[in-house]
This record gives sequence, structure tokens and C-alpha cells, in this order.
Amino acid sequence: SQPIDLRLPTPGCYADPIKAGIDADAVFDGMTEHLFFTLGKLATSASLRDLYMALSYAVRDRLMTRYLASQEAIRAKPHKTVAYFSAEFLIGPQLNNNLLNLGIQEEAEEAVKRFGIESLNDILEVEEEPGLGNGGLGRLAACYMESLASLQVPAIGYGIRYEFGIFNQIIRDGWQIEVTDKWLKGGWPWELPQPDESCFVGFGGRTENYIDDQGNYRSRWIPSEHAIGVPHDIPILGYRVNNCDRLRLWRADATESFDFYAFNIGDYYGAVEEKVASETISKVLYPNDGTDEGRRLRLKQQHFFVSCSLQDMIRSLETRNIPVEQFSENWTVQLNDTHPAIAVAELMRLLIDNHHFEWDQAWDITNRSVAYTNHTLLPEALEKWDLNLFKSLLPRHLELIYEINKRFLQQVRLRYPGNDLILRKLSIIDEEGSKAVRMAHLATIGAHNVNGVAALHSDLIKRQLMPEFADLWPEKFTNVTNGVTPRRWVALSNPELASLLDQEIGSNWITNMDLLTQLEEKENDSNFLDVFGATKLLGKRKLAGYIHRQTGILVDPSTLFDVQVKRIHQYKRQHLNALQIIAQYLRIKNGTAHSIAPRTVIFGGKAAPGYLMAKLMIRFINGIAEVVNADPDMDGKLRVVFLPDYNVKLGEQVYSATDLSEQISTAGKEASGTGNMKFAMNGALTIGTLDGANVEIRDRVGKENFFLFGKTESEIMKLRKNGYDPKQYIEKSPELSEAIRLIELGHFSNGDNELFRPLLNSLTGYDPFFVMADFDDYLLAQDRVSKAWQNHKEWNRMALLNTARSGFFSSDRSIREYCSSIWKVNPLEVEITCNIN
Ligand code: TH1
Repeated sequence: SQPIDLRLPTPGCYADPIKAGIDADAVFDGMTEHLFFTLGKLATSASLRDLYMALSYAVRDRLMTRYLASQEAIRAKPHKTVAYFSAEFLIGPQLNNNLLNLGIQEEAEEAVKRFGIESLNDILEVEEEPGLGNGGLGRLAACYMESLASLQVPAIGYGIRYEFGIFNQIIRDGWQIEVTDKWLKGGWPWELPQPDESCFVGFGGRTENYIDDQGNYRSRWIPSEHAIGVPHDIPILGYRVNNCDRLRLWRADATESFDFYAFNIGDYYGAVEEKVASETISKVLYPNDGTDEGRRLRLKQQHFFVSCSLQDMIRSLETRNIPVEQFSENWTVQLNDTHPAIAVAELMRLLIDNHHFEWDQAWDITNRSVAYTNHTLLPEALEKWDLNLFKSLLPRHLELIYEINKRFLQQVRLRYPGNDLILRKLSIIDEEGSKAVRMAHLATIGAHNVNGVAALHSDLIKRQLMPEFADLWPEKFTNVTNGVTPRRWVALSNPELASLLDQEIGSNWITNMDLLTQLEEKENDSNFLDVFGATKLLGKRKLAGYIHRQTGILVDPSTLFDVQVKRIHQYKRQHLNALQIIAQYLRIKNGTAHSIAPRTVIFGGKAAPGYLMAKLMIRFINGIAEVVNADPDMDGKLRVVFLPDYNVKLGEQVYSATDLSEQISTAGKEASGTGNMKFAMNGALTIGTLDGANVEIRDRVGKENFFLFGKTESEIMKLRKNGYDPKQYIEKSPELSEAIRLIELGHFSNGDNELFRPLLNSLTGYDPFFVMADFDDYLLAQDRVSKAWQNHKEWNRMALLNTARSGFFSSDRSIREYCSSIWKVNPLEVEITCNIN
């Protein structure tokens, strides 16, 4: 391929990808210029935030050559591009990631010191993180964008620029309080608004039939309402390459900022009404992780970003003089769960109504382009839209969906003659009770590939969720086990481990995590194990300092750091962990705790604001923490911490400081998990069930280096079928009975024996997530943990093997699988020649 000569007087235009040719002088000069010209400040009066902004702009400047060259490369030569559609992108702080990927962390450190700043960390601390996601699904999208760029794959992420992301969490009197997330308040330097590339989106109204100039019968949609999508682009630079992909997030604007007619007749408030309504679309992220609320505004958000994105993709073909017929040769669309599944109908509408394709050709293009990732089997998470709501918002899409469904059901009829039950089961329209549109069915029918996110999960999709679909199209159903980017989750978040790895095996592990297996040679090297353990201790000291500053709790870094960070959910079973803590507390109180390891149990995570049981679980953990931490008998033995406001930035501190990773969901419920991978890479041992990717983690790190407990998915199914009674398990277990009695007495709620009643009723009544059934086995596994902790050398050896064998869980591996088996895309190396230096 031809190197691209941009002929731009752009700073940081360097063909050498390694150090990017940017020295500390260049960073310093860039900062000085931005302080002066962009921020209107003198270096002498600049605040830390000013310096953060100046450094960010200076670094952003150095991305631009690569960013523009990457776009130019596709313009010069058509190349299939990945369009990753996701309602969430949880990208985390940007500055340090860009410094790392450019290779100028040291240069930046030196430059900021010239401004009298002690450490780059002081500046990194200032960055606001855009919380544009709930949890694993949004973070996965961010890891995938980073891997795509690092693997030099042309890609664009499409999503929504929420003005308010996931709420900030405050803990008051043990309860979660939600506070609005104002991530944009001080200006966010990483986005580039492109108002010239705005798109129109319609809502509501009606459809009509008409005869066009050539005498063809056609349908069209006459919406009653419009919004404008304004793209805000975030450059995503790959690691030490010139490829810089793009994350394009749409902000909703009003079509007219005033209704001038209403304004003229004196209805001032009416005049701003439509503006307010349109701008509401991208106002706030729905804070539900794995539960569906079925709200009208949420469907509006989905159609808004999907329609803007597809229009943008078609326009990009047109501006490059590529016929729209060649859509699927130039684009591959990945639906991140069903949130963007309306894309199937919207692409059909654009092709048929706007570009006048025949049905069969439009369907062929749609089906060849679109693939769907399923992230959950939980029935409460599977999106279903009330038919009347759907019709009132998207009448033309509903017509198209009826036609898609009609043609699909005809296929089903041929395959299963006379089987009405199957027709009803597979139909896109749910006719049981009040009618609804099943988005997973639309996505599955419209896509050429449906994948789950871990081996077990993909298997359960075929066996439990959609057996008839899998029977109909066996080759459509595949697995791609999730992965996480080692740049953020090792190099950035665990610099101590990263430099140890560099020393021992060289620095290529960062783009080839399989090289970590070389560490296995060190498993019996006593000195090395000590050094490995010492790096962990450094992370734990830092986290201990943070815990003290945030919560006032003093924790001892030499104790076992036992961590469960993730959204709070009954299926994730934070309450199982909490009950285990009570059992340990009782053992210490009773003097029967002979060989338990001194522990610091750390929790973090947000509960959806409307999920009362999850909020009560937070209150429960804090109730236990209060009693345990105030009891002198627990000193040096047990501490309990709930870290408020768990987010990406806090995650970076936590994974590197953990000894024991809690992955204790009910088997069959956690589709994959990704935190489990981050912990293992950073040398934490896992205590966990055979659920999601835990299964594959255990297979790889070795069963002797993993604390397994709990019922399997098929055992859980059997229990459910045969009538599960949690009371039987409570009666059989003295420690569990005693723990429950103590809660009932109000021991963890200052004598209030009503506070935790709903939680107790659920656990002792029908226990939907089999907490009681797994308790005893969990406690036994925790005893094995305690025992293993006694022998530090042995623990470090097991931890090392976890790091050494977790290369598979790099998102580079996941993305390679998507590229070769689903997207059929190849890398496109971006070369740059420079007219400066
Ligand atoms: C999560 C899954 O629960 C988790 O197991 C998985 O590792 C992760 O996705 C990435 O694949 C999900 N998050 C959401 C969020 C919403 C709806 C469904 C899911 S499933 C809003």
C-alpha cells in the first residue's frame, strides 16, 4: 500500500510508530501553547485542571495525523470497515491510555515536571471519566475499540453521547444515594464535534402508499417529529501503530431551536417545548444493567443512534462513489446486544424507501451485513416492546417487521409442517398476553451470525434460549469468548507488574499475551516469586491509602485482599459473600477461627436506582462492615469495606491490588464476566462457580489454581425442576442458621429487626438464586483459601500461574476471532510520510 502524504503542518506527524518522535520539549511547548491560546492562562497561574486540559490538547494534537491518515487510507482504497453498534461505551479516562499508546508517558512526565508538578499522576487524577455505560457490556465495547485499532482494523464505534452518564454513587448511612454525573461540566477535551455531518431522524406519525414517477407502488413514512443527531467523535489510537479509529457518538438536537410560529403568538414556553423534547433523547443513560424497563424514551434513543449511524454509513459510500449495492462489502455491523436491533428494520427502510431497492436485494444486503451478540439469558433482560408503543413511535418499522416476520414464518412452516406451537414461539411478535415485539428474534432473524460471549453461555443459547432457531440455522450460532485489553488492564493499571514482565520476558507481551506462558519457567524460582509478590504488595499499599482517604477505614496491606467489584445484582450474589463474612465473624467471636486468614473483604458496585433488593444488599454489606470494623476482636483478622462509586478509574486501582477474586454468580446466570479476566491477568486467584467465562479461566489456569465451589448449571436446573426448598439447606447448616438468626435479631442493623426482612424473606422463602444451596460449599472453598494463604510462597506460585496462563483473555484474541469468523475483515496498515521534520 502507498504511504499517505498528508501535507499537513501537523505537530506530531511522524512515521516512526515507536516513540512517535515526540520528546518532552514538544509536549512542553504544546502545553504552553494550549495554556495560552486555548485556555487563556499563563503558566504561572495555571491550576492542575488547566494543566490537565493543556496536556490533553497537546496529546490530542499528536493523534490527529494518525486519525486523519486512517480515514484517508480507506478513502484511497475501499476496505471493509467494522461498525460496532452499542448503546454503551464505557471508555474510561483517555489521557494516560493515549500517552501509553503513543509511547510518550515518560516524555509527558518530564514535561509536566517543568510546570512544577511533582508527578504525572497528579494530573491524571483530575480527569473526569465519561460514564457512558453500566458495566461489563459497555466496558467490553471500549476494550474492543482499543483492540481493533491496535490490530490495525478499520472500525467505527457508533453510540450515544449521553449528557449524563451512569450516576455517581454516594453512600450515606449505609444506603446508596444517586447523584447526577456531570462529566461534561468542565469541558471534555477528547471529542471533536462535527455538526456538518449531522443527520435527521424521524419519530411517530404515519405511513402512506403512493405511486412514484415510474409507476411503482411504494410506501413512505411521514413522521410527526424530528430530531437532529450531531456527531461527536473520539479518536481511538491503537498501541504503537498509526491506525487511529473513531468512536462516533450522537448528540440529539432540536430541528428548530424555537418554534417561531408559537413564539410569535406569544406562547414562549410552548416554543421551547419541542426543543426540550428533542434534546431529551440523548440526555441520560438508563442505569439498568441486565434489566429492561420498556420505556418509550429508551426506544427513541435506540432508533435515534441506529438511524443516524446507518445514514452516516450510506453517506460515506456515496461520498466515495461506491454504489449502495455494495454496502455489505464495505461495512460489517455488529449489534452489541439487542439495544441496536432496530437496525435490521431501519436498514431495510433506508434501502427500500429511500434507495428504492427490491425487498430481496435489501434483505440480502441487511442479512450479509448484520451480526448480533447476545449478552444475557436472563428473561428480565430480553427486550420486548409493547406493540402499541412501538407502532406509535415507529409505524413504518412495524410494517417492515410484519413483512420480515411473514416471510420468516413461511420458512418455519415449511420446516415444521403443522406445528403451530413453534410458529408462536419463534414469531417476532409475542402474542401471549399483551402483544409485543421481541427484539432478540428480530436480531436473530436479521443477522447472519449470532454469538454468545463465553463457551457455556453460547451453548446455553442453543440449548435453552433459542433451541428452535439453532435447529433451523445451526451454522448461525457461534461463540466468541470475551476479552479485555492488556493495555489498560495491565500496562496502565499495574505499572509495577508491567515493568517486571518487561524485565523478565521483554515487552512484546503487551500485544501478544500468549508470551506470558514463558513465566511458567519461574514457578519454582523462589526469588522471582518474592519479587512477584512484592509488586502485588505495592498495589495493595496504594489501594489501602485510597480506602483510608475515601472511607476512613484503616486496612492492613499484608492481609488477604478479597474483592468483589461488579454491579450489585441478586444473581451475582453479593449477599452470599456477605453471609460468609458473618460466618467468619462468628467463628472469631466464638474462638473457633483457628486457621483463618486475616482478610480485608472489599466490595464495590452500583445498584440500579429502581432495584430495591440490590439497594438493600448494599445497606446489608454496610451494616456488617459497621459491626465488624468497630469490634476490637476483629482487629488484625477481619475488615469489611464498601468502596463507593465503583467505575473504570477505581477498577484500575482494584484489579492490581487483589489477592482473591470473587466470581460467585449462580451457575448459568452470568453470561461471561470480564472482571474475572482482569483479576486473573493481574495474578489474583479466583473463588468461583462454573459460570460464564469462569469455566474457561479454570481450564486454562489449572484447576489446582482456582477455588471452585457450587452447583453446576445442570444441578441448579434439576433443583428448580424438583421443587427447591432453601429451608432444608438452612436446617442442615449450623453456621448458616446462626448467621441468619443474627441478622433476624437486628445485630447488623442496630437492633432493627425489620430492616433486612425483605432480603431474609427472599433467601429463606424461595431463594431465586440458590444462595442457600451453595452456602456450605462456598464456606468450605473459603477455608481452602485461608489454608492456601498460610503458605505465601505457594500462593504466589499459584498467582503467577494465573498471570502466565491468562493470555487467552486478551481482547486482541477475541477481536481476531470476530474478524476472521464473523466480519471477514483484514487489517489495513496505515503508513504516514511527513512533510515536516
Ligand atoms: C453483561 C453480562 O451480564 C456479562 O456477563 C458480560 O460479561 C457482559 O455483558 C459483556 O458481555 C451484560 N450487560 C448488560 C447490560 C444491559 C443489558 C443486558 C446486559 S448483559 C443494559
